[in-house]
Amino acid sequence: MAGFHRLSRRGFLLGACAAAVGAPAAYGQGHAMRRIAPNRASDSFNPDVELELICKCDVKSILTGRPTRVWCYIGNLIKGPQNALTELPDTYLGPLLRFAAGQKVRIRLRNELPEATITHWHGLHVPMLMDGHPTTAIDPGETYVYEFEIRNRAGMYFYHPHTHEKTATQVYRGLAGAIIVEDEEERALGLPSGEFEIPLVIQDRSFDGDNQLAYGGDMHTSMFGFYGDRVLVNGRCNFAFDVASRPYRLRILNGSNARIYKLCWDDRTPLTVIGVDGGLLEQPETRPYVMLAPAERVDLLVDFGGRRQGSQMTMLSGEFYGLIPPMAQRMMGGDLAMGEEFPLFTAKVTRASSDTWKPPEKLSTIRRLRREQIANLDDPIPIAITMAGMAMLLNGRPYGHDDIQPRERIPVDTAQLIEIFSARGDAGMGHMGMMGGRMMRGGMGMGGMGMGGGMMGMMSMAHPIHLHGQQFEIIERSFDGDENAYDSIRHGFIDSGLKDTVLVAPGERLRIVKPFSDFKGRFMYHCHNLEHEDAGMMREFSVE
Ligand SMILES: [Cu+2]
Repeated sequence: MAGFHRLSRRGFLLGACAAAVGAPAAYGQGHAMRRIAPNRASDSFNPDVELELICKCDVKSILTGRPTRVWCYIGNLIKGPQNALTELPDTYLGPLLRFAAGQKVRIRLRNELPEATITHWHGLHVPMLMDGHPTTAIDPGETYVYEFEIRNRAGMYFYHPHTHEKTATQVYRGLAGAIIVEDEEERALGLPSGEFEIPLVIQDRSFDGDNQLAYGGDMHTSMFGFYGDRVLVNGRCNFAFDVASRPYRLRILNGSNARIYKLCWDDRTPLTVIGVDGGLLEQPETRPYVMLAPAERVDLLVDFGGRRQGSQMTMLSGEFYGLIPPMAQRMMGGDLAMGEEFPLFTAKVTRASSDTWKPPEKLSTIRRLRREQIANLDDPIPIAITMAGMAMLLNGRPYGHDDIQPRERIPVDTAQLIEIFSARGDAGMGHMGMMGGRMMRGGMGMGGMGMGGGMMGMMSMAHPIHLHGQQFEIIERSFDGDENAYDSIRHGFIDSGLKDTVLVAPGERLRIVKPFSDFKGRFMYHCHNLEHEDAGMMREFSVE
């Protein structure tokens, strides 16, 4: 593995560009994968916004002392409004991109890394060749030109690499950024904006004694995902910001590889949720806490009005159980075990404000699909999640390009009912790989791995499942498992909005309805625990 140094205890040390010089890892080395030539700019496409994103090696000051070698997106605005591209201060994160619904956007992605890469615009509804499909990865020195129209509702989206088997390490090294889409419906609400709208990207990282990124590239990392021992928000440790005593909009993205957060205020002030992955909810919802799995977003209104100057509120990740095997929970993340309480960021009230804006009772209208619009009401498409040791499978199969199964072929411009369910501790054997048949009911097979129920229960963990393309509705969530553990997370799922990523806890069974409109081609669906994704917990739909 070019660019990785084996460390004695910590696993791999990351970020060294120089170490990789001389032997850039050719894309798809050892994997027969078709490559699609880099897309070029089209003369007939007249962009409203044009920008350049360069993926390159850099150094950033993250901890005191030595700067950290990172990989990052450097942005340049070529055409369009100034707010289309905003650099966040002092961070390795890519610039905040701000688009408006209906805009035509051209992005020139240049690869100056020592290995192949490609960028995915997580949550945006774009054609396959604009989606960062792994077959479109570009080699060092190449440029890929994206051209697409913003068809999404207002919301917060996420750009990051989607390189075959290298998504986890490329994101970990720093390649990630947030996208905000605006539209007229949202603008009319007069939500807090400008300095009162704060994007917050939460990630976890580990550092070695030399302040360099450390990555546990061992078997446990592949199995459970990477868990760092420090929380970074917008690329910074101990993140804090000053606020006035008035309402704010906090737009939070979990940009971590694997870590799941349980957002709650330290003084137990309830959270006011106004939006999720695919934009605004219809009405604000009040929750004691919100679960946020990798790639999920949540849009919060926080009213600091009435709080005295000098006071502060800290967002925590609260205590929870049942989303990762207890054995792994103790083993991963060092002092920051997943499910234990730790701080994420702090808002400090430093000045008074008389602004007493209140959110409207109705935020938006979500156009929901009617039953008669669903093509397969009696025969949902299964997404069965199996994790058996190193085998990360969906519907009993690892990722394979050109391995489209009958149930993965979807007619364009249809809406499909999809059932997602995780491995069950008391599962029977067999039934896996029966993609062509009916729904796999009554528990999960183990893909012939021959592990007993006890072992399997120990191995159960939650998986954030992401489907590319349009957002979906969650229409049903049922649970059969450890109720006590489930009680520590169940009030934190916001299922009323449109989603592109959904956390599936062990023992849960979800039904979602997803449209497959406008674009034919291959669209990925996968676990957004990035180590799981890279280990093969990914498949694709062929929209035909
Ligand atoms: Cu997973």
